[in-house]
Amino acid sequence: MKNPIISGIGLWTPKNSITNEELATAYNAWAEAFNSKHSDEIEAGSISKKPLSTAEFIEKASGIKSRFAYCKDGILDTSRMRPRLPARADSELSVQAEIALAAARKALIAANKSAEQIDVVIVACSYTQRAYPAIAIEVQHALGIQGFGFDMQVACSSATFGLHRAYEMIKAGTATGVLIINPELTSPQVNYCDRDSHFIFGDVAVATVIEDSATCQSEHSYEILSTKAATLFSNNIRSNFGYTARVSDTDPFALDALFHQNGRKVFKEVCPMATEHILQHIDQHHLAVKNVQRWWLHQANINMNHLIIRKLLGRNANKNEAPIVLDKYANTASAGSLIAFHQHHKDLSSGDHGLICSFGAGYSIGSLVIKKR
Ligand code: CO8
Repeated sequence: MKNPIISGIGLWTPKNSITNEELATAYNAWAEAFNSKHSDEIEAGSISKKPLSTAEFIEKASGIKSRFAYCKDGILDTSRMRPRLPARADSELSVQAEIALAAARKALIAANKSAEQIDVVIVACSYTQRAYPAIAIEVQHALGIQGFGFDMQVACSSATFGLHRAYEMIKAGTATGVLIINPELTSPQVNYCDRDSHFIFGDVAVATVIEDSATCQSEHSYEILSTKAATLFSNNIRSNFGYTARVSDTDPFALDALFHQNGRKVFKEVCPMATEHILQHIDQHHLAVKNVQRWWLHQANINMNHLIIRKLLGRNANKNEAPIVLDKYANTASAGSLIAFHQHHKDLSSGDHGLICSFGAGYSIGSLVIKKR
């Protein structure tokens, strides 16, 4: 019987970071210019005055202090308010393949594997920059991997759902080594002119190697005991821009074309769903909460994580039990729980249990119960 394990994880972090102060200053300058340009319409009540943002609100409401951006240029430019990513020729590596490759190479080193030992590449993230050829196939080609690759999207649960596919392939013996990559290039979809959401997201790429325990040569590896997925349709987190925009004459800058959400409802509805999901999942392994040494939770909002942990443990977690990375990385869509895993797993002892869990748009929840080898 095959025994799927996580044998390596790699993290690529952009060079550019943007603080809350920088972001709020740029947004406020843009909002004040807008208000002054439209003062007559605002006075007449035909358009609303743009409210101002504060760095203090952002940190208090979300726990986010800064975020990384593939390209800072443009985001803080009040005449642009979006990153500047020039188009590349078909002969050049795409941006998403570039950041995916950077993370993939690190994951292969961590797993002590060469590209020849991988036969499946999955690129799983919230957005891919084109429909085809798949970013995964571009990465497969760049690494010289024999086999196949495909892209998949499940918003914030793309990474965990991608890991589920890898687990199943290794378990079934249809793959020997799977590279799952999450190049979360979120900044092109952020509406930096929306006070309620301009601060939420950051760019990053994570890659993970899954293989059978029999082939594992890595120092830190984790048996995947099982995976659990759930989805429930909700309109509370949406992004409507897609390929039909060309024929529906949709404005790519319209509010509903970009990421938008009803944050309060998401908070209220997703926390109990995620808690229940996690409890059911660990119970499948007859594990009580006290038997799980680490909780690598989705990183959207620090208050959500604190609430879920209090519901699970009946108390606050210490920093080691449920690591937080969103202060520095912000919400990196599906990559968050894996960044937390990347930064906080080497200190665990053989036999320790942990849980990786994502929750977000869809709604979608994905979890893995793992055990240090
Ligand atoms: N500065 C100052 N004040 C502000 C700001 C700001 N930037 N924004 C809002 N306020 C004000 C509001 O106007 C409001 O004022 P008042 O009380 O006078 O009406 C007050 O502050 C409180 O506002 P909210 O009720 O909106 O604030 P919350 O405390 O609810 O916090 C959050 C807002 C942080 C958004 C919070 O609701 C939250 O995090 N909810 C959970 C959301 C979540 O997890 N969403 C997941 C989305 S991500 C996902 O699923 C992946 C999608 C795919 C990736 C997309 C990539 C682009």
